[in-house]
Amino acid sequence: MRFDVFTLFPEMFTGPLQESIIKRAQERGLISVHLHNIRDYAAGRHRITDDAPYGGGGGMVMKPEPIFAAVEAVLGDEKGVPVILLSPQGRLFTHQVAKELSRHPRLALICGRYEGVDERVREHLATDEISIGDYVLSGGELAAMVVIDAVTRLLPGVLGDPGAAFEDSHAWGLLEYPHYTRPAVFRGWGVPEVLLSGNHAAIARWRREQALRRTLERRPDLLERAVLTEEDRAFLARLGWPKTPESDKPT
Ligand code: 9D3
Repeated sequence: MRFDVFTLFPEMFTGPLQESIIKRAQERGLISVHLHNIRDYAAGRHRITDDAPYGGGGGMVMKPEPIFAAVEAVLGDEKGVPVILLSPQGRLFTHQVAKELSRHPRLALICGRYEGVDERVREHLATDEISIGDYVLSGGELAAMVVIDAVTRLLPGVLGDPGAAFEDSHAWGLLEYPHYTRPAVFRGWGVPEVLLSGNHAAIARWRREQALRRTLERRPDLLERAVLTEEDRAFLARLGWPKTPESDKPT
């Protein structure tokens, strides 16, 4: 997978991409990340990349010419490359979207700054628009790094691979069960007895119930779409799920 990133702040990417899984994926030739400074494609002695909004109001808007020039110079006549604008107005980035993007051999990512980019970039250059969630970032750079990280993890060979099948059936079904490691007692806080019992069936049941309990408490929205067995449903029923309008009323 080749990522081409268009940004006014390429140096923001150097730290995060030089560690851990992303670093190793680059070293092994599984991905490459090419950073392009939009300012290098801006005209004039001052290489201006932003301007005041037509119609007035505060803030600045990224000019279209340097962004078009950068993307067109880098992509050349290669067809079918998704050109993704990172913006607060994009579709929400999820595991499903990451999987969809991971099927392409190449992605272009445009990082906005200021109040946003000229609408003609969205209309005539970008083929997709992505947001990573409902909070305000200072620009698209951190969002682009999130996309690169999540997509890279899904590529064959990156995690050493028993991942692939597991990823598909389990990712974002339920929240995870609690994990413990040595010591068995830390500051007086013990590890649940069942995990020390050696009873693998009991351990599997406990973990499943913990995952169900935790998902119900923190992310009940995930339960609606999760693949649940009859045993799961029986356990959840004891916790009062699914919630009926009737069971919501005070008694
Ligand atoms: C005042 C209205 N704001 C829109 C919600 C303006 C605004 C805020 C933040 C305009 C641009 C930005 C910069 N953010 C991004 O470029 C961005 C982003 C984000 O802020 N949240 C989640 N995902 C993303 S992807 C790009």
